[in-house]
Amino acid sequence: LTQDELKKIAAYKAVEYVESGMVLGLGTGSTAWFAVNRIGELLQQGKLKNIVGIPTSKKTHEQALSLGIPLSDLDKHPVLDLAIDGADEVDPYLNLVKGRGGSLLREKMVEGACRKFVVIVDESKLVDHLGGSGLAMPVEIVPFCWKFTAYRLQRLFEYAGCVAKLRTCGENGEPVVTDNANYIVDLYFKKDIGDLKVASDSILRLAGVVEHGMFLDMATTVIIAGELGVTVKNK
Ligand code: DER
Repeated sequence: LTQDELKKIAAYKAVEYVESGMVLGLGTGSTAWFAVNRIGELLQQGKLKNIVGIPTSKKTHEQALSLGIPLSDLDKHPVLDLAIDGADEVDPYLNLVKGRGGSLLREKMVEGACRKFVVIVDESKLVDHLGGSGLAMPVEIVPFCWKFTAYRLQRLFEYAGCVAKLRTCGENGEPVVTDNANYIVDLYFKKDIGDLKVASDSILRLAGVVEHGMFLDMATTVIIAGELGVTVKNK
């Protein structure tokens, strides 16, 4: 099975948790894309009714609009029934790294407002500790003096051999600007960062940091699609 087929399997399984009348957090990324698509399909077939979607990015907003999914926002719906979204890393305690797609702030706001948060991944996302994949741990920061903030983040995790890099795009290396007009600094660790709550609190204490990509104790269910089948892990 290709990675895309695994993502689709996990996504479709998650949509089985959706009931008519629900207010849903709609995730962002290539796995969540399948879930949003499936919700649109069931609405069009009349198998789902009275759904309200709260998108976690402008990109998902556009996708949901094109599918005819009725949309709203957190101001009108401060408590949601269910969110479905992907993740970049999942540890054994269902803690996540998210945000490699750059949507971590709105994702964390929406998913933090949900009664249930179902995460959908293919098995390649499983890690034994967050930051262990050697891939980016995103942090959303204000553009003002971004070098100053990036340097402080790097120093904060010096013990874990951290390198902080501003996320850029295009050939001329322009900084990526998020839906919220901020920048993203990606942290790369050579060693285990240790206690996640301590790491999370120390990042958020830095003035200039908006939010980070560690989603601790937020997922209620993780659906993992692998070569040998689908595994559902509940908190
Ligand atoms: O950027 C994000 O937060 C995405 O949800 C990411 O965590 C998963 O993206 P993927 O499904 O494309 O791997």
